[in-house]
Parts: sequence; C-alpha cells; structure tokens
Amino acid sequence: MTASNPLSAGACNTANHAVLAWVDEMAHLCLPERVYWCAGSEAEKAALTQEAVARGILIPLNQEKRPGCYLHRSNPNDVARVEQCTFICTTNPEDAGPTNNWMAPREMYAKLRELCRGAMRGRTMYVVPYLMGPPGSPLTKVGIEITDSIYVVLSMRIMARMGQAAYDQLRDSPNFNRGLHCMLDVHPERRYIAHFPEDNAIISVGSNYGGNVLLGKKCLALRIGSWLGRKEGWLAEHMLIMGVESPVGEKTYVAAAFPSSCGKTNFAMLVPPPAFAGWKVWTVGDDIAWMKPGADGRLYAINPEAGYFGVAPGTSMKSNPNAMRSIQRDTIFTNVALTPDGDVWWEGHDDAPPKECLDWRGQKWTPDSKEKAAHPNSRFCAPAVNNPMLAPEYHDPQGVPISAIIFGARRSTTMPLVYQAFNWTHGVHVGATMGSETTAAATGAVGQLRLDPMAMLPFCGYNMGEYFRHWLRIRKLITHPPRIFHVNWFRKGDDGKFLWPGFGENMRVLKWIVDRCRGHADAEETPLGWVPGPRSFDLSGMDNFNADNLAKAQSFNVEEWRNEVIKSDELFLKLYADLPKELIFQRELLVARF
Ligand code: GTP
Ligand code: SPV
Ligand code: MN
Repeated sequence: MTASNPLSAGACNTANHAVLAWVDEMAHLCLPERVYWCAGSEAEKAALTQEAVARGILIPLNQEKRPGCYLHRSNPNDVARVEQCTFICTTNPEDAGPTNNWMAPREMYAKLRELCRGAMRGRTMYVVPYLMGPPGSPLTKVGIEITDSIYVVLSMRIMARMGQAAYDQLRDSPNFNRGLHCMLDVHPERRYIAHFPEDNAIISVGSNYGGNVLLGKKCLALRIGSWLGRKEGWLAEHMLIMGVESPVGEKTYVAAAFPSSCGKTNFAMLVPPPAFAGWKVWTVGDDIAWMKPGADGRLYAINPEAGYFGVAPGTSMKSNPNAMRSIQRDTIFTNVALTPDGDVWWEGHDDAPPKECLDWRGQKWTPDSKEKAAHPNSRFCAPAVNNPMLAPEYHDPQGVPISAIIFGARRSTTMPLVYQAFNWTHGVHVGATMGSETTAAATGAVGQLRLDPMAMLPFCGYNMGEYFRHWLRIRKLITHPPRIFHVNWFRKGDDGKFLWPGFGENMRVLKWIVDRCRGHADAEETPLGWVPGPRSFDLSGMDNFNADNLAKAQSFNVEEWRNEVIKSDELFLKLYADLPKELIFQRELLVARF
C-alpha cells in the first residue's frame, strides 16, 4: 500500500461472486461509511496500527524493549467469553442438543439483523479473508470475517493466515464461513455470539473480546468446525498438539484437551527439566486441533491457527520461557498492567510488582492495591512463528500422526496425576465424563466443579450425545488408534498446596505417556485404568518429591469416585435420548471395578 497506488489501500481485492454479493448485503445492512478489504500486507498492518494508536485503541509499548508490541484495554464489562450469550441456531433444537443455548435461525437472524441495521454508520467495515489451516491442506477452511473493530482485524492477522492466501484457496467457490461482527455499544444486554451451522455462518454482536469476536477461533474452528467434522468425518477439538523428540531423534506427536485456562499453552510449550537432557518438546498448536483419519490408518492433526491467544497471568521465564520469548515482539496484549517504562506486567511475572503502574483498567495501581493489576483473563496475542520451539511440521498440510490423546482437567481432589484408558471406548468415556473447576476464561463463578466433556462443553456446535457417537465412529476409521490418557496437574493436599510441581516437570508424565505408546513402559492395572509401574516413572533429579509424594498424587479414593459417577450421571441423564450405549456400559464397568 503506497500513496501512489491508492487503489490498493483497502480496495476490493477479489472477484469471487459469492463474497462480493455477501459483503454487499452486509454493507447494505450495517451502512458503514466505507468498506476496507484487507489484503494482509505489512504496509496495511502498519497503517491500521497507526490508526488504532491515533484512536487510542492500541497503546504503543516501549518499542526498544518490545518491538511491534501494543496494549489494548477492553471494556471492563467485556473481558471473557460469555457462554450464556452463545447460541447454536439450528432448525431442530435437538441438533444443538441439551448442552447448548438454542434459538431458531429465523428468529435469531431477525433479532440480530435489527441490532446490526445501520450499526456501522460513520465507521469502517473491514473485510478480513483468512485461512484456518496451512495453505493446501485437505483440512483447511476459508473464512471471511466482516468487522467494525480494528483490534479484531489486527488480532485476526496474528491468529489466522489472513489475506490473499484465503482467496487463492477459495477461488470461485461460495464455500466459505460467513462471519459478521458488530461491536455495537459493547453492552452485555446486546451481546450475542450466534452460530448458524446449517449456513456455515456466525454473527457476533456487542463484544470486542477474544473468543467472542476472533471468529476463526472458537466460533469457526470449534463450534462450526465440530459440526463440519461430523458431516465430513473428522474431529475439531479444543486440543494442543506437541511433538516430543527423544535424545535419539524419535518424534512422537501428542494432542491434549484441557478446558480453558487449564494449562494447554503451558504444556504445548513445555521445556524439559535438566534430568531430561536431549529431550525436546516442539509446539504444533496450543489450543485447537483438527484431526482426520489418514490413508495409513493413523489419526492426523493440524493446528488451524497461526498465533497464540494465551493467558498472561502466571506466564514467566520460570513457568513458560517459550511463551515469554514468543511475546517479545509483534504482540498485542489485552488487559495487562502497563509499567512506567512502557512495558507490561501481570501477577506471576518474573519481575517483582512495580512500585506503581496502571492496572488493566488504566487506573493507578500499587502493590498495596486490593485489586489485581492484570485481569485474571488478560491475554497475549502473538504469532506462532515467534515461538523458538515451533514444530517445523506446523506448516505441513498433511499434519502430524497422533500417538496419544490426553484429557486433563483442573481438579483439586479425586483425579490422579495420570492414568491410561484401557482402550478407545473407555477413553471416550474418560473424556466424556471429565469434570473441571471453572476459570476466568468465561464470565461467571471461578473454581466451581462442572462437567466439561472433552473440554468441549462451551465449544461443541451440536448435540453432545451425537458428538460422543462421532468419537466412537472415528475409531472405525483408524487402524492405529491413539492411546488415551487422563492427567491432572492441579490436585491439592490437605495443606491446600499442589501435590505435583507441574510445568516443566510435566515432562515426566509426558515421557511415561510416550513410552506407553511405544510399548516401553510398564503399568499397573487399577479400577480407573493403567497407572505407572514402580520403575517406569522417572523421578530422577527432583527436589522434595519422592515415591511417597507420587503415591499421594496418584491415590485412588473410592468415596470420591462414587461422587464422581453421580456427578457424571447428571450429564448422562440430560443427554440420555442421544447417549451412545457404549458409554452406559463403560459406566457400569467402572462402577463394577470399584
Ligand atoms: P486457554 O487459552 O483459556 O484455552 O487456556 P490454556 O488451557 O492454554 O491454559 P494455560 O496454559 O494458559 O494455563 C492457564 C493457567 O494454568 C495459568 O495461570 C498457568 O500458570 C496455570 N498452569 C498451567 N500449567 C500448570 C501446571 O502444570 N501446574 C499448575 N499448578 N498450574 C499450571
Ligand atoms: C478459551 O477460553 O478457551 C480461550 C480463550 O482459548 S478465548 O479465545 O477467549 O476463547
Ligand atoms: Mn482455549
């Protein structure tokens, strides 16, 4: 984009009839002052950033310390996903199922069209073409997001492959996700995140925060994606993907589903402890996996995203050095604290609390303040290519073959550090009955135990019972099924302290998992599944952690497990009409094993 070629500055850059017709329709609805067609160039990024700074939407950080980094403060009423405002709009309510909010498409379209009518008057409508997935992958999908938020444009540019590549993949096809985002007045009463899976469409209004508005992420890659996956024979999952490399260069690929703010980014970027010299963990993805059976009978996964929208609090050189390196440049921070020297800070940062700074709301903060300096759900938005341990396979259109699937949750009681399911069907039951304590990633109470099957409760775009059936069906399409495990980094002792040190030390659990997949590690049978045998779990080099501590972290308490079954029965009763009978049998087998 140069002054001598004004046509390229936001001018229409596609001849696709379906795109042109849809953008025209949306422009007639929203009545923006102008339409800006994003191309994804560096010059465009510079111009949009400059405008965002001029309008106070982005605050430049210290450019010497953090080149290309900016801070954004969201409306304090708009700091997380809002599950109560999230809808799956299908003709039949049964298709959305009992775990989703439902409204008839006709009714939701009417309601949202009214809200969007003239909503962009005096504003710019940005047309953001993007790819979810590497160019040329059979799994990759095209989306176009129309938005009136420059923050969304700049964030989408990090989180997805934005620009011409999307039009190149689409060519003259009408087959793309239609996403409309209108900020409106950013008011919780006028906030709707509505999905129309039958139309491959999304309308999001009244928010300007993360998962509500970066439509490629949770809306397309998970809610619409899971719907498409069932139709087309693949899985869209809330999973990180990592490559574990042994000292002799053997690579094993693992996917792991943990609910929001339960450790995916940290696990995906794990740095092995000193005792694991020669071991390397490569990040393929930190939040979303699309997995499809391959011709060789294995399950292949891609990361459809291009960046990390990660939780800031708790991120430090000690807990996650690769994340710290990833956010050194070209990163947009949201709702963190701003220090006097133009740097960022949050609770759990390596630096001591600043004597004085501006909190996430922009108000003066000192260590004596009662409130947190950074919002608990404050985030960084950083390009994947910044990660020094980005797996080269991240770019591979074929994806990586998955050997293990790990389900994990935030559980202060009951759940052992690690166990392995007996087989795929048992593993599906383990994932389906997963409970986790709620976090700040969604609005509402924090720390409350709720069932979050496969970490997909807020993200499954169709009937959860059908989703379980789809998982069981996928097994028939693979001859080398990934082994399935359950982990819990968050179990606490009577003193309220974590029983397991977590973070880099999770490598020990990961190694046992990899060894199990390769047939190298022994295990003992328990009512829950296989657990590490006495010699197969490496405790070498650990301070203050011995076999007794491990036994505590692994302990099985039948009373707690009875409650666990009662809790999962609530979900099974809710889903009863659509629940695969295999899961009912698995429940019986589990109880019988107690
Ligand atoms: P979303 O982006 O919301 O999907 O979250 P996520 O699953 O990627 O979680 P993330 O890795 O950002 O971690 C969330 C919180 O859990 C942070 O505060 C971490 O510090 C904390 N955490 C991550 N791993 C561990 C661990 O092994 N042990 C403990 N105790 N805390 C952890
Ligand atoms: C999550 O909540 O699981 C996230 C953050 O990854 S958001 O993009 O806001 O959904
Ligand atoms: Mn997530």
